Amino acid sequence: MKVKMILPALTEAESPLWRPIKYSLFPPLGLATLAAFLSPEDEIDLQDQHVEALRLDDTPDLVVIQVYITNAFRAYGIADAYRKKGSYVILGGLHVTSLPHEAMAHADSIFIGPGEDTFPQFLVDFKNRTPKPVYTSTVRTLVGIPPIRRDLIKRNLYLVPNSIVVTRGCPHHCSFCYKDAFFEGGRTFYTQLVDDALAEIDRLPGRHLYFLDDHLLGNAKFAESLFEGMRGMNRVFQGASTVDAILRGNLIEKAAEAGLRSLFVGFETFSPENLKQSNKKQNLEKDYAKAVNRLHSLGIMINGSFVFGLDEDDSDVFKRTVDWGVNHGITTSTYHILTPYPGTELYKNMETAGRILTRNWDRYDTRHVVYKTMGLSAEALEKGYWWAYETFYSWKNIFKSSFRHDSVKHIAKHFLYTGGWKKFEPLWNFIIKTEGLNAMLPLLESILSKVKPRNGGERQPDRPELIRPEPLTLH
Ligand code: B12
Ligand code: SF4
Repeated sequence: MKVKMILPALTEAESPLWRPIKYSLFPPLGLATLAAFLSPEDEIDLQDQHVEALRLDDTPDLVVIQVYITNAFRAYGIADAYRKKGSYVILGGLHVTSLPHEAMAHADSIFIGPGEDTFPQFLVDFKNRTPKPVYTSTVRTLVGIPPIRRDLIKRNLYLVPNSIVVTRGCPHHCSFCYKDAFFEGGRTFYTQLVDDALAEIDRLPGRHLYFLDDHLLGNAKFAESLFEGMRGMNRVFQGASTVDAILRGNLIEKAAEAGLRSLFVGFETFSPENLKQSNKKQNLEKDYAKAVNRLHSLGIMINGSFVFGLDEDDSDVFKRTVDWGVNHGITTSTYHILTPYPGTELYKNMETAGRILTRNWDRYDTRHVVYKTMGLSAEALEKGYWWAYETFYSWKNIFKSSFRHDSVKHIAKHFLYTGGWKKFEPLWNFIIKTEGLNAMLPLLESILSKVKPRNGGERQPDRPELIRPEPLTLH
């Protein structure tokens, strides 16, 4: 059977918001995971519109499309075109799960939730010519799933071909997060067997890994065994965690010993009231600065995530947030405008209150205001968002923030990582055009090499914090 698998681009290449390097980071792991359930005889063509022009002139037997909120309209267009030609089209992913009725109009079958249980069921039905219109995931396990079809990934087109997910979901329940809606009807947090995760790591060439798990430290027992198993594997890796997990026990030290060199952390709001409204209980009363210092003392760089537009935010929130990041030596910052994704608690609350302003999903990219704001006008919110990016990534602040570290190596790493990510766009574009992105991996690996901090720790911020910030994670 001929199978076409497509990840439509999250942003159009013509859009001014298109940044080739951002969209050339990770391969389509979800589709490669599903491909593993197909038979070795199937002819599979896996295409990722982020890194290649889609070829749509074929007529495969089966078309599998992954739908996120901001690629939904593109996904529907592609689906409609293939259905017209007679291919059987199936749609799944986060947005289909949030809005099945919308997706149904563009598919022969749709999939609700993760696909590891439903996709193999569908394949049997499809073979027997009895496919159902809707498949809903109920069995949540990663035990016994076949190895991801990484052979289908065009490694040279990505900066981080070794992305990996060893868990699904997260133990927390933040009201703005996709997680509870996506995993409804079954377990919302589960892990691979440690041995399977280690075997998957072993199959990956090179040294660098990027764990895309929502919360790599979410199951302490699993994470501890994973890090134990990874010691001596000579890997460097990046991942994501919440502040409370960084502060608890000594898991973070174990992660550092196993090769953790940079961590995505949600520091998203400084307001306890915002945290409570977002059901981010796990991070209330936690000391951000302490978490930052702990990571820095282990030589771990930080990608801080911050949300603007929560109901308690005022016009000072942008400056406060940027200053805090710079003064605490945060390596990179990701700012988001609060976005109520359909299916989330936040969306339901806003819809009930009549606060949803548009259902143009293209605008649900965390860069546009799509709801009626409270403390700030929509204009001030968008303006402040862009100001924050510009200011945090000014050369002046990159220097200032880099020099927050004691060790010369950490200063250099911080400077190169931040500058490289935000200041060399034309160079990245050139490298991408010449398909040399994968050749940059050794450079990334060396930037992520181990730091031995002098004086056993990091410099504290010069001035005490006026407000102790609390995290709110959109990762
Ligand atoms: C990698 C990633 C990206 C990549 C996307 C490209 C890529 N190669 O995947 C990049 C870096 C480009 C990206 C960008 C953004 N991202 Co992102 N990203 C992720 C991340 C970390 C991992 C995705 C992944 O690989 N998951 C692992 C695989 C195994 O799961 P999966 O892809 O969901 O696939 C499974 C199922 O969905 C299902 N499935 C999927 N498709 C189909 C199809 C069929 C037919 C079937 C049967 C099943 C099926 O089966 C798979 C196996 O179970 C997720 C977080 C997460 N843990 O998922 C966030 C996430 C998807 N991103 C998110 C966001 C918010 C963004 C941004 C908007 C943020 C920003 N402002 O920068 C931007 C998009 C910008 C834009 N203009 O839209 C949100 C999405 C929220 C939502 N409701 O849509 C997530 C969930 C993070 C979060 N917790 O909030 N992202
Ligand atoms: S925002 Fe982060 S911590 Fe909260 S539920 Fe989602 S993944 Fe978990």
